[in-house]
Amino acid sequence: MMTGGFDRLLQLHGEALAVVFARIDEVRRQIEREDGFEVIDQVRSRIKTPQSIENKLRGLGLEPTCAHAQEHLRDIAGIRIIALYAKAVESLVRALRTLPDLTIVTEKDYIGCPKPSGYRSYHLIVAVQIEGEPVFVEIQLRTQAMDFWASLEHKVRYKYHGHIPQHLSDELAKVADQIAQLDQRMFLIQEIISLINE
Ligand code: 0O2
Repeated sequence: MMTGGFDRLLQLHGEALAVVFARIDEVRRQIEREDGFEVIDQVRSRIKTPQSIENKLRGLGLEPTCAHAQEHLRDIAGIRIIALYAKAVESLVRALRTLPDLTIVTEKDYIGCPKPSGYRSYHLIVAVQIEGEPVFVEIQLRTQAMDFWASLEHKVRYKYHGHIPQHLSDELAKVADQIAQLDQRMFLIQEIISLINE
């Protein structure tokens, strides 16, 4: 069972989410002013449930205490940015890196270097100071097409309890490559429209 101060842990992560949300909105407006077109489809957030925190800690072989959650988990608070183009993910990450009250703790570029499954997204762990202590938020950035793929792959993985049959994982990997090409072609069309507008 989670013990002592668990409510405070969730409250701190809620406050951190609000700060990061506001910064993402500032960054979005700044990029849209500069580039002249929309870059984000939607921003979603979630805070892990106590049950999910407990499961993750147990999976790591740790007692599910607040102290362990604070020390070992970096994804209690999560934000998913669904961008319109892969190029927009790059612009957003560049802009997020410049924010003074947001410290980038880790970056994983699964767009430049996709996972063997075909999974593509850009992951950041950022820290913000809330009540004098660092609170971590995971930010996942991906395009709409990458998000569509990740949701479907997640469903398939769940259905097969993590062991996807070879023919399906081959197909998912192939589709993920096609999606990356599609994203590039869609962005080219956007660039043509921008040129015409100029
Ligand atoms: P949930 O419910 O989405 O939060 P860790 O964060 O320590 O568990 P790791 O490998 O260090 O694991 O982190 P990584 O690689 O940054 O991936 C963490 C999250 O990315 C996962 O969260 C998924 O949301 C997503 N992800 C990573 N790989 C895949 C993949 O192959 N397919 C799909 N659909 N999603 C992926 P969790 O913890 O699994 O769960």
